[in-house]
Amino acid sequence: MLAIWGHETDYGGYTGDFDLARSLATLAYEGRRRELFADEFIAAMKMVDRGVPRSKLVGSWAGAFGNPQFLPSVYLRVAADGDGDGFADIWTNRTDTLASIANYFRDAGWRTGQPWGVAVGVPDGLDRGSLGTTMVSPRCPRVFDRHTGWKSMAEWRALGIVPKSGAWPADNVMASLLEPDGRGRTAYLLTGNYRVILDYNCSNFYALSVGLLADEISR
Ligand SMILES: [Ca+2]
Repeated sequence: MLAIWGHETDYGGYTGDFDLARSLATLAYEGRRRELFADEFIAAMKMVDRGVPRSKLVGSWAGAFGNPQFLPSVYLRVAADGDGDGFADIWTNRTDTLASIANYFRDAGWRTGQPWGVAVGVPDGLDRGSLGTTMVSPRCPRVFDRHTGWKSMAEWRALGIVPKSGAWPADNVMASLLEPDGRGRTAYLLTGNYRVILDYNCSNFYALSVGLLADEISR
C-alpha cells in the first residue's frame, strides 16, 4: 500500500492540478478512449452527488486524482473511510488513503501472506521455448506476453530455478517467470499478487518497482 502511494504521488507530494471535470470532458470528446472517459465523467458527477466537494475534483490530465490516483469509477467502487468520519478522503487523510488502496487490492484478489514474487537464478540450460503460454490476456496483452505460463513453485525448483532473495513461497503457489532485462540478468518468479499490482497499473516495470520498494519498506 505504501509502495503504491509512493509511486503514484510521492506520498501525496504531487497529485495533479488539472480540473477533473474539464480533463474528463476533453477526453470524452476526443481521443481513442472516448467511451471510457464519458463513463468516468458521469462517475465524477456521482461523486459530487455523494457529497464530495467540487473543490476536490482536481487531478492528472488523464482524470486520476488524490493520493492513490484513482479514476472516479474506482473511487465510487473502492474508496474507504478508514478513520470513520463518514467521508472517504483520499486527498489529505492518510488512514483513508491506505484503507482505500487496501480495499482496491482486496477487491482485485490479493492473497494475504503471499509475496508478489521472488528474485531467482535461472540455470543456463533452461528451455524457455517449453515455458510459453497460449493464454491471451484481454487487458494489456503485451505486458502478459513477456510472462511464461504458470507452474507451481515445486515445479520451478525441479527445473533448477533457485531463490536469490526473499522467502521462497510455498510449494503449491503458482508463479510465472519474467526476465525483464533478458537472459542472464535478474529474473523473477511472480505470483498472482503481482497480477493484482498490474491491475492497478498495467506495466511490468511499474509492478516490479512497486514490489521491490514494498520489500525494502518491510525490511
Ligand atoms: Ca474519513
